[in-house]
Amino acid sequence: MTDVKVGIIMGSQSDWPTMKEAATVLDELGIAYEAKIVSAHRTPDRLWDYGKTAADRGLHVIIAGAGGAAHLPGMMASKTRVPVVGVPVQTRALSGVDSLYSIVQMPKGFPVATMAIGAAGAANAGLMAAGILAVSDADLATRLDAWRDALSASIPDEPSDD
Ligand code: RP5
Repeated sequence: MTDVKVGIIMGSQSDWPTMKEAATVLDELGIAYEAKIVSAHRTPDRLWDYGKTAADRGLHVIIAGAGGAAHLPGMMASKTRVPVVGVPVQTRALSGVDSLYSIVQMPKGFPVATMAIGAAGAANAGLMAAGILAVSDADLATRLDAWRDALSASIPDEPSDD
């Protein structure tokens, strides 16, 4: 068992620019994570092993991003009870609607908490993971509250032309 409680997994290297948004949020909140390429189609054995060992390795949340035929989050949810937060990566052909539909329509029994398409979804996945961990980590809860307050404080009262 390690101190790493969050796993960020993605179907391809090409997903990393999007999934990095989740990593950035976790960095800002001081949450340790691992990041791995685990493809449902190209490396199914890796997916199987990751899901099989996730709970025993001490992971509390898995953030899974994929694009197109985005089966990674759902398959991971089938293989482990560790909560899976799904990120639909934006695609060139169908703008990520394909990814969203592939991730969100899970059958009863195997949920994936599905975020918005693209970078905002990935950042929110990091925040969702933080919120889950903060339930049992008072220091993290304080940091998360401060992060949220800072974001609110950065929003101007009025629009500007600049
Ligand atoms: C999916 O196929 C990946 O998650 C990625 O979003 C998409 C395209 O992968 P590459 O062809 O760029 O490796 O499995």
